[in-house]
Amino acid sequence: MLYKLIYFFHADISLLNVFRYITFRAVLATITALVISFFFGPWVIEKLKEMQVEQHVRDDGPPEHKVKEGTPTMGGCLILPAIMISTLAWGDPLNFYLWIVLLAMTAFGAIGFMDDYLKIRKKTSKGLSAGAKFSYQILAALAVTLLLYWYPGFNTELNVPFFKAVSPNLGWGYVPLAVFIIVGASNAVNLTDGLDGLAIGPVTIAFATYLIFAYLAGHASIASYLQIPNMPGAGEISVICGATVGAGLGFLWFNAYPADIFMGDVGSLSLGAVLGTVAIITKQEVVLALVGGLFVFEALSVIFQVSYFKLTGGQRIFRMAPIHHHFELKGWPEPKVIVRFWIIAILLALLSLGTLKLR
Ligand code: 57M
Repeated sequence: MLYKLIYFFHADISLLNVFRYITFRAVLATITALVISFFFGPWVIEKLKEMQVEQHVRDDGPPEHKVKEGTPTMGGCLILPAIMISTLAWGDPLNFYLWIVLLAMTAFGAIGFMDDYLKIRKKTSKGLSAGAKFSYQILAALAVTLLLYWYPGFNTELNVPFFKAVSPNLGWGYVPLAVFIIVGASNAVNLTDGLDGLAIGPVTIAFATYLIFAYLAGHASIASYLQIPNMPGAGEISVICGATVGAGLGFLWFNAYPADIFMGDVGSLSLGAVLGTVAIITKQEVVLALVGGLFVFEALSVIFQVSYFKLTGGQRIFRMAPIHHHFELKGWPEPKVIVRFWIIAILLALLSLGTLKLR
């Protein structure tokens, strides 16, 4: 909104023309979200403590985690408003994709909020039942996907990296795939959020990568040169990606080891769903498996562990899943696990940007 108001006067003050540029507004959104999360962080932490919105740590986890009992959680209540305010301030309010991403963030944020609230109220690590949580996620992802499917400017082609000639049009088949991407990304980030800064670091890296993808997809001539799908209007998604990077960095200031606050499901489920939605809009769906490779790896470690555990009547592949707990139980100090996973996330992001040229 602010952007439209300021730009209204650009005829009189030519300097305001700069607000026309998506890159400039993406940087403004990043700074605004960073300032909001950084300065409101201490107040939110104090409020959560006052309301006793505190983490109940499971007994069967790594023993070092028991010291985290009582850490304020639901820090997503700081992250999501920072993203929302910055996006509404610097984004184009007439952009359909922006509202779709905000819808995904709000819907999955509400599911996570319900889950966190039930855990806090029951003082357990069990919130919504797995079935209820999954059903709500499917419904929310279906709503987002159908709105995109019915939007005239959206196409159902699947962009396959490295093979420029391969972009099959899935038609209706795109709907279940998109639902899988959104729900899968949401739960993968949720599972990853098990060490201080372990989720928010790679999430911030992923959104910085998709900020670039969104800008390129929305730029007709660059998209043509790079032979990636051109999505008119998708460039505006750079603004919300910037806002997420800023909010993520601001939150990381407090979530860094030893954490003063956890993001809660309200943060992890929504950030994962936003990442999946952004990947779909920018037609970089398949490459999400690379950008978000760390989240995929964490989720697969759980799938393999639980399947093997059930198949063998109690044997394990890893010392504990998700995989970050395996390294903790191997004796790696928590900060070492976190920073090494961040390094992997950065390498995967750089590799995914490489797919733009390797076609
Ligand atoms: C999401 N939540 C953390 C915090 C955060 C099927 C099974 C793999 C499910 C999985 C599970 O319950 N996942 C839920 C992970 C929890 O973090 C809270 O949850 C929010 C994210 N959703 O924001 O509010 C704990 O993680 C730690 N934490 C930090 N720093 C952070 O910044 O230290 C979180 C954020 C917090 C805190 O200790 O309490 C979680 O781990 O529950 N279950 C597991 O991950 C459990 N694994 C397991 O059961 N493995 C078995 C199965 C697969 C057969 C096995 O391998 O044998 C582990 N998690 C815990 N205890 N806490 C082990 C048991």
